[in-house]
Amino acid sequence: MEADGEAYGLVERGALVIEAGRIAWCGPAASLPSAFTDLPAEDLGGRLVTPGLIDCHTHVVFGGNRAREFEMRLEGASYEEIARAGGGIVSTVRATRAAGEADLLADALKRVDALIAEGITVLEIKSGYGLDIETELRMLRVASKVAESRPVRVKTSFLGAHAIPAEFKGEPDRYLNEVCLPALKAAHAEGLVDAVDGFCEDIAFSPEQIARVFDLAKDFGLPVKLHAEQLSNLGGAALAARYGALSADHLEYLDEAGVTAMADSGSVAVILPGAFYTLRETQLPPVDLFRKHGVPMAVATDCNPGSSPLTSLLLTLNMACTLFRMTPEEALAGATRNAAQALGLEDCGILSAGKRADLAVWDVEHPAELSYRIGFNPLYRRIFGGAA
Ligand code: DI6
Ligand code: FE
Repeated sequence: MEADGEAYGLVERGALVIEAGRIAWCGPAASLPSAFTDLPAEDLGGRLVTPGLIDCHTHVVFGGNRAREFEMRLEGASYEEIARAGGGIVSTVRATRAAGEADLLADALKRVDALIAEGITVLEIKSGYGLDIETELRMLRVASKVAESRPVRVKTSFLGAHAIPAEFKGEPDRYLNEVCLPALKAAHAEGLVDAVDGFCEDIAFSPEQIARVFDLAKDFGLPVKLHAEQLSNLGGAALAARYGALSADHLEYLDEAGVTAMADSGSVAVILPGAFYTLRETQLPPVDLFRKHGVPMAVATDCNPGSSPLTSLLLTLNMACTLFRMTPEEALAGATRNAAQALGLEDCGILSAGKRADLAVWDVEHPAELSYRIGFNPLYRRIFGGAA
């Protein structure tokens, strides 16, 4: 809970009142207003209550898997070499195009269920494995069906500028003209897009090309975010900042000028240790510079079949601490308050009156246990919109 001075904003012996799916009051039980004292109450036995966790960067909708590439990397091939040889993202594109909507949904739900079992109440889902108009739309429809199929909120991001599909190899601008921009237009017209994302990298799109996608997002009044500075520094985060981005994500190769650009635009730094770990990256994201310049940090799984086949946000918190030296308090804020900000959500991510009653109740004695354990799930109960 939010209480000044205490680490984690922790309130000992707290009470929380839920009315009509919202938090009506929360604070020390001893201060519970008399208006609430006669409501039916439940004793949670001294367990820890946090906001429901938020996974603010995922690609959980996709066809197939890339276990073979995992083997190839162990045999010495790099992620970029595999991508340039027609594997990588475009191999998942082939499998996703071949999959029907029902199969895509069924596969995505297995991953979503793993996240929900750890107390996730909101998740972001990107398109970007269709790379043709029809399949990009199908991915976004599946993403919205996830929210109809499970008690979880979904925010979608259009990621048509994720990779250049084989049929447009060497012609990124023609791909943007003929597929990506028309797909964004069609998806927006169907109400399927909450934000617009891109992959700014030598193996994907240049800052100038990303700017064309962001210009259309701006015309539609859609917020933007960007996969930036993951493998090299092309100035992607600074570009995103110029468009007032909600977030820039990955950021291992970001320099201080990029950090200050993000600070000025109020963008969240989304830290993705699963991709760092999987790709055996050694360049650390500039966590100290984010602290120095007051850039809020979120932490997310980046769940995807290639660089981060990870469906545990708790394990991700552990990785953020162990690999990047984030504190457990920063990691937890990164999967709650700052993750909400990275999605442009103001009604969740903290425990305070008026917010949605999206809660996670944990069988732990101290909040640091959420980051400290590896492969153990202490969730006792998840409450979504006030319902257990
Ligand atoms: N960066 C990533 O880490 C994922 N997408 C991106 O732009 C990887 C996607 C994949 O390899 O399938
Ligand atoms: Fe990603």
